[in-house]
Amino acid sequence: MAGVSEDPKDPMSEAGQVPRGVRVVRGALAALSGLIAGLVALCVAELVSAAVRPEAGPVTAVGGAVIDRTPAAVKDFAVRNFGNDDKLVLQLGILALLALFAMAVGVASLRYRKVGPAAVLVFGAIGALAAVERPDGRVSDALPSVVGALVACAVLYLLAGRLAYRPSPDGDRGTDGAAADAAPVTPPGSFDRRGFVIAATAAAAVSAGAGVLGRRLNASGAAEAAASREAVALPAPSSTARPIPAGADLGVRGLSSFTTSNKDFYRVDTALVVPRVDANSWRLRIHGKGVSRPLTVSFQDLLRRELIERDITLTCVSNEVGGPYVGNARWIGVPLADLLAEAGVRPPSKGGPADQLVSRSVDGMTIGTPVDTVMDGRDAMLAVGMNGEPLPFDHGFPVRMVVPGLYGYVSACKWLEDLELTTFDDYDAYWVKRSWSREAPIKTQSRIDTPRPFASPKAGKVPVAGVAWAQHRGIERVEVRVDGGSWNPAKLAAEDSEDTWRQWLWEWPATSGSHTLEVRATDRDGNTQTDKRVGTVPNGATGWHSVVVAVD
Ligand SMILES: Nc1nc2c(c(=O)[nH]1)N[C@H]1C(S)=C(S)[C@@H](COP(=O)(O)O)O[C@H]1N2
Ligand SMILES: [Mo]
Repeated sequence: MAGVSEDPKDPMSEAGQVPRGVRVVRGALAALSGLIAGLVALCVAELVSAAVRPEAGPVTAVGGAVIDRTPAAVKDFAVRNFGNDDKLVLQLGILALLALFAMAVGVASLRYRKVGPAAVLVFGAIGALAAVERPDGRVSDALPSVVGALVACAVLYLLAGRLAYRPSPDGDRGTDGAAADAAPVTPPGSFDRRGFVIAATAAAAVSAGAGVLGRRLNASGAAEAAASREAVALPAPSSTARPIPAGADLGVRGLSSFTTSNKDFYRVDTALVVPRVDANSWRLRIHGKGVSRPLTVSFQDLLRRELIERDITLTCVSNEVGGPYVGNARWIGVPLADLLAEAGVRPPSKGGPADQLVSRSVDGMTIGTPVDTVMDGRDAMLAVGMNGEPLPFDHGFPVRMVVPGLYGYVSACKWLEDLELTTFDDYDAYWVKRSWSREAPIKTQSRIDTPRPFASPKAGKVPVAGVAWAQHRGIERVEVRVDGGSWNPAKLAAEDSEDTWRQWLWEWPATSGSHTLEVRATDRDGNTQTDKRVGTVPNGATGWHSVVVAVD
């Protein structure tokens, strides 16, 4: 691949004369130059992103752009297979691809000294475009990629020059300017080894420095946000949550606990960099159609209002039958309906002009919720607390929405900063643009937590247990059957509220052999889960969860 050309006028075309060994070494070093240029680009971009914002870094931007363009089915595949690691996999994938391209570009620039740097600029342009095109993109977001690419371009050009072959015997039958400068130290019949080592080492060192400094600066913004979170003292709610009834947690081994801890709570979002918002400078704007008194409130304003505390189970629309994206927490927040009423909002059922409440996050997510739903008396809230502490950054600090009964993508906006009243006709939110339904109440579902698939319990009494949810309707009944036989009523745990999931237990007189367990729930509206399996797109999966076990 390295520099084989028959054109005698091409200064690089010494193929015939370049000894094979030198050619191999130059090729390897050219690939290394590409890698170094790539490193330079990313590190310089990291430094510049500290001046712009961390999300504008090229890998994050390209990753975000990939997420924005991922079809619903592929996104679901990624969430299913990589779970909460999907973003790590995506970024490692981007880095691996980038490394391969960087090496190829390095090798190409050995022969075509301008092609490599030009390719670097193309990559920079991709990063810049990706950053600007994000839903929350600004023109300044292009800077990290552009500056990173320009510097990398110069570095690659310089390194490629050091690798230019200087034929013997006349050392200055030069390749071009840069290499000619180095002529005196270039031994005949080789290339500027010393110059290359010096330039490569300097580039690697300087870029590492820039990268570390960029990281530090980016982290210091995060540190201020962390300090603002540490300083939050959640006031006592004026309306406390009902105490969890003693029998709400059946305490069966292998069964999800009634309350999901913050650290175990599922996380689903498009953010490659978790937004770190400083609560002190945070503001929420409420505006739009029919808002007669637009409001801007600070975090302290919210804390001074009457707060409610409620147990509410969140569910992701991407949760497969039997899947893990459901969790129950104790939230503290400001009743959303009161705040909207203060802003002059009337729900459409009372003649208001706006039927959609669009919540926007600092990272550009948009989520559309029916105004009638948030104002129908349910405990829709702007949550500031989760399980007794300020919201964790992962879960939306300082403020997120929580609306009992609706899937997260139509209700649970994290890192909230703007509430706009509009209509469903006028505006499609982020996921609606990507083939998910406008409205999405949570479907009645049940899950077997124990035994696990392919477990091999001993014959005899085997506890079969799990959770069932039908938020804002409540769970009426859960039934289990074995091998398609008749349905057995499970024992239901005490109900906390209709907005929370409910544990259930059935003692199975298990006989040895392979068996299939199935579960179905019935909600308080009298609807029993259908056995018809549909996928998560466009508004949530249906079907019965089943588990196959081999009883000893
Ligand atoms: N800003 C922002 N908010 C968001 C999302 C997102 O991608 N960005 N994802 C939503 C989805 S799809 C779900 S299911 C819930 C998940 O909330 P959790 O991560 O706290 O469990 O957040 C919602 N809020
Ligand atoms: Mo979701």
